[in-house]
Formats: sequence, structure tokens, C-alpha cells
Amino acid sequence: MDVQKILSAVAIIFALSACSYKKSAESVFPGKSGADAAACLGQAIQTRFIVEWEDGKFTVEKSSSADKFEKEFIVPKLNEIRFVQYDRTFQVETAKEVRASGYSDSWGQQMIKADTLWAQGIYGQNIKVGVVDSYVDTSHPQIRPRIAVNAAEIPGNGIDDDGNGVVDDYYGARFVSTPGTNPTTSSHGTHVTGIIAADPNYGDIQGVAPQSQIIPAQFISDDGRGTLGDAILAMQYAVSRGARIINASWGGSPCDTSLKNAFVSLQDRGILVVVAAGNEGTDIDVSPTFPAAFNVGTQITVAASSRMDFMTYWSNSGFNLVHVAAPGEDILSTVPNNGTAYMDGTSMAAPMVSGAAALLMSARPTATAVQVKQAILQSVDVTSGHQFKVNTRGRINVQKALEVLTRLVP
Ligand SMILES: [Ca+2]
Ligand SMILES: [Ca+2]
Repeated sequence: MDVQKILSAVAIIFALSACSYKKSAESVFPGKSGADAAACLGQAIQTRFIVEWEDGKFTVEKSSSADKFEKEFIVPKLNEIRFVQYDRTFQVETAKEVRASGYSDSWGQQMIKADTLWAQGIYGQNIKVGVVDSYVDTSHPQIRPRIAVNAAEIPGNGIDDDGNGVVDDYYGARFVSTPGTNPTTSSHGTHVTGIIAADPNYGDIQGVAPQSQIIPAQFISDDGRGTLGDAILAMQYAVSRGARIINASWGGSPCDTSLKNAFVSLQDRGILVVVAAGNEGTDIDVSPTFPAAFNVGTQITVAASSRMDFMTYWSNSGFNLVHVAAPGEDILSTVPNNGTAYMDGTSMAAPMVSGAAALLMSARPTATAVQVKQAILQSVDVTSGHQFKVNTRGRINVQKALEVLTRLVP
């Protein structure tokens, strides 16, 4: 009997014994041997382990080796553990370029008709949005008033005053374990935040939902790297603080089991997750990238449209997996040190949709994430010849979305 036949026989015996299946360290940590590594982008961190618990929570644990971790952590807690994988570092894809600005320009907010909701007194009041991203400058005068502060935490004393597991998370939290980078110079998270919520009383930018509240949850370092475990912890943190919407203006994640499970968990909790489609000009139905292509039930994946209301040439697309387009080129928003700047990217289009969703949720607070998604998808503007290669064929229109939502939630 050759090796292949022996392996087949072993496989059959294993399948037969599956009737009396008992959870084992091997079954909850199938990637331990590294056999999946060849198929994975990103570099496995041999000393960090993403643990998904049976109660739906995620933690990231450390140990000097996988063998030690299995023996000392997994085996004793086997009944409580659902799944384990190595944490991985990956290069997070973000936005394309920055140019400075010194004036006001809110063409995107106008094109999606956010101003018509502002005129009705709808500004995103009482809705919290998690910005799971790079650094957010919470001292920016247009951002500071829009941060959902954690009043139970005393900032800067080195103590986790509210006992939520995160020290000094007064303005938000930072889950950045990629080493060797300055964590506070990236513009990306501050720009995304301003598109959603910038306060027009203190500067030139008016966010789409200028009275919504932001929960900054940083996992991307300034060199554009992050880990899967940190991304999951950041999303989980934002939800624990009351976020109803998660903005995920990033992509390029590798080996996706834990991240996919985390997205399913967000769906199960009724959280709307808005994801950038990516900027490679590719069709993600054919070449999927994650988390854009997860397509969980409460997810909206967003392509970028231009000032002339065409799909940008660099935006990713997909008639199945990308849902809508939104303004994402030449977008003016806040950047650190009291600045404003233009940026391009589906990273900018996603927060247009997050802001639109915050407006809709504040207008109809009992609407579910699924209803808000439905309202946004059923109300897009479709213009002949504009080639929005997305599921709905169109670009969002929050005025029409409110009309749809009002029918769904009278
Ligand atoms: Ca805390
Ligand atoms: Ca504290």
C-alpha cells in the first residue's frame, strides 16, 4: 500500500469516527502545522494566536511557541474554544494620494443629497460609527466634538478605569502590534472620520452625518501594516462601545477564516459594516479581496465614483460582490494638525456610505442594519452610460434612501 492509499484509509477511518466526533486541539487549530501558509498572503506571527470563543468573543493570545500554546492554553480550555489561527501581518491597502487644500468643497455630500436631510434637521444624532482604521487625530477642532468619549474612563492615568480591558480608552482605542512605526502621522483615519462626521461649526468640512459620533479604533500603523487579530479586536471594541456602523476603509487581508467569522459575528449582532472595494481596478467577483468580498448580510461594499459621476478607472468593481458606488475621488476632508486635504480612494467612498447610513438610522432609529442596507441599495441613481460595474448599477442617493426607509419603517 503506498502512502497515498494509507492516507486515504486514514481519512476514511477518521470520517467514520466522526459520528462520535469530539473536539480536539487539532480540530480547533487546523492551521497549526502551517500547511495553509503557502496559500496565505501576509506573514504568520508564530507567537500570536487569534482565539474565537464559543460565546462569540475574540481574543489575541501570546505564547513562545504553537506547541506550548496548544498544550498550556488550548487543551485546558478546549470546551470554550471554537477556532484558533495564527495572527498574521498584512499590508493594508488604503488610499491613493493627498494634496493640500485651503477652501471648502463638499461636492460628494451634495451629489448624494445629504444636504436635503440636513435641511430636515437630520444630522446623524445619537448614532455611533466605529472608524476601524489608522490613527485618528482626536485633537482636530472639527473632529474633537464628534468623538464618542468613554466617560467611564479617566484618560492618561495608565489604568483601565472602566474595566473594559483597554487602558485609557477615553477617546478611543489603539490595537497596533506591528512594531517600529510612528503611530500618529497617518492621515487616513482622520480623513475617513471627517467624511463621516466633521463638525462644520469649527472649519471648512461638513461630514455627511455631522452630528454622528465616532469611535476611533486604530489597527493600521503608519507604514500601512496591520494584523488580522488587531483588526478583529478593533471592530469588537467599537461594537462594545455602542457602534451601530463599522467603517472598514481597508483591504488586502490574508487567510480569512477568523476575519470572516468576525464579520459573521457583526452581522449576527445587527451591525452594518461598510467596506471599501479596493483600488486595483479589478473585478472582485473574479479576483476576490477581503474583507470586500465577504458579502455578509449586513455588509455594503463600496466602489468609488468621480466628480463627473462616473466610476473611477482605479476602483475595484463586481456585479455580484460590490453593492454601490459613492463619491471617492477628489474628496476634501480633515487631516491631522488642524489641516484639510484631498484624497482619492474607495477608502473615501466607504465613509460616504457610513455617513449616509448614520443619517438614515438617526431618522429611523428602529430600522435594522438590513433595512438600512436595503434602503441604500434600492435608491441608487442609475445613469445610462456611466458604467457603474456594481450590483445595483448606481451611485448612492440618501434623499431617495430615506424615502425607501420610510416605507419600510413607517
Ligand atoms: Ca477602559
Ligand atoms: Ca484610565
